[in-house]
Amino acid sequence: MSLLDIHVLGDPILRETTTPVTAVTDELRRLIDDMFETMYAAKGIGLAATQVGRRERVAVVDVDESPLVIVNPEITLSEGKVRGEEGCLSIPEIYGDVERAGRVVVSALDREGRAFEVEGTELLARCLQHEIDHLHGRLFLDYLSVLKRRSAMSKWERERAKYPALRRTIDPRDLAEQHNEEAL
Ligand code: K1U
Ligand code: ZN
Repeated sequence: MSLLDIHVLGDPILRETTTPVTAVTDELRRLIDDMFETMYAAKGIGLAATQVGRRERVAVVDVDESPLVIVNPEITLSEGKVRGEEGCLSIPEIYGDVERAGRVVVSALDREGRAFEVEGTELLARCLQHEIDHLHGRLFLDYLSVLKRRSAMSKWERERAKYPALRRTIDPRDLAEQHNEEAL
């Protein structure tokens, strides 16, 4: 498995919509494994293909130690409205309050290409919506008020200087540290 670089805000791929997957191949499964490894090392709870520079419609999610692969996900039911704080591995150090559905049902394919449904509430519902947005070129910033968005963008202009190539390289020691903590 390999750690992938995470593309950060300013890279046009984050605004692209992805292409539906027509077959779940071994190559796609390798990408999925690398995405999980990258997500864990970056201490995230989700990661979408565009964030690692890929255009396949696939994302990974792990809220509460339940890893989920969603290939070609679609929200089939959404209800309620809840505000909550979000971050994004592609916009480090920037946070904002976003209103999202409180409960969603998502239909998708798993890593074997089998159709399944997942129901999410609370953080899982938020994370599923955040990742599915990524697969359509949308970012949580798009939901902020003009003022909050302006303030987030001015903070980002300073943060962005850390990523001249618009890529974030994850330190593999972060993954090793997590394994050591789990072993204790
Ligand atoms: O897609 C991403 O950028 C990953 C993102 C997902 C996400 C976070 C918070 C709300 C909705 C979706 C992250 O994982 S950022 C890391 C983070 O903010 C977080 C990590 C652990 C628990 C809660 C939030
Ligand atoms: Zn994100």
